[in-house]
Amino acid sequence: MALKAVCCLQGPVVSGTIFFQQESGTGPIRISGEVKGLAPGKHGFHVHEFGDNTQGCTSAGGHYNPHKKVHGAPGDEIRHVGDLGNIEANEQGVASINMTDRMVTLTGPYSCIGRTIVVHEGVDDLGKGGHELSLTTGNAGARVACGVIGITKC
Ligand SMILES: [Cu+2]
Ligand SMILES: [Zn+2]
Repeated sequence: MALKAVCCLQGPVVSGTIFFQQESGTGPIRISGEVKGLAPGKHGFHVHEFGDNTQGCTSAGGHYNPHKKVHGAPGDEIRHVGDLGNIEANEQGVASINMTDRMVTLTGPYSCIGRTIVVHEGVDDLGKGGHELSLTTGNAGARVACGVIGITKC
C-alpha cells in the first residue's frame, strides 16, 4: 500500500507545498511539489530532526541523522538521512521539485513523519565546500521556510 505525506512550508517570504509518496515500506520515496518566494538559484533542502516549530524553524534541530554520519549529497553512501541536497529556483523564484530518495522514509524506526523540512537561504555545498560547517550543515545558511511532515489521505 502506498504511504503518503505532505508538508506545508512557511516562512516570512518563502512558502510551498511538498508531497511524499512511497509505494511500500522499503521502496524509494518520491518527493514532489513547489516552493515560491525564493531568490533564483540553489537552496539547501533537508529533513531536520524535530517536528518542533515553537521557536520558528530553529527548533527543528539539526539534519535528521540517526546513524551519526557526516553531511553529504543525496547520492553519497555517507550522508545524513535528511540530506536531500538542493532545490533550484528559476528567475521567478519558483522551485519545482520532483526527486526520488532511497534514505528518507515514511515508515519504520527512522520514519520522517513528524519531522521538519527546512529550506535554506544559501546553497548546500553537499559536504565538499571545505567550510567548517560543510560536514554538518553544508553551510547552507539561514532557514527561510519550514514545515512539519504529516500523514495525508492515501
Ligand atoms: Cu537544513
Ligand atoms: Zn546533512
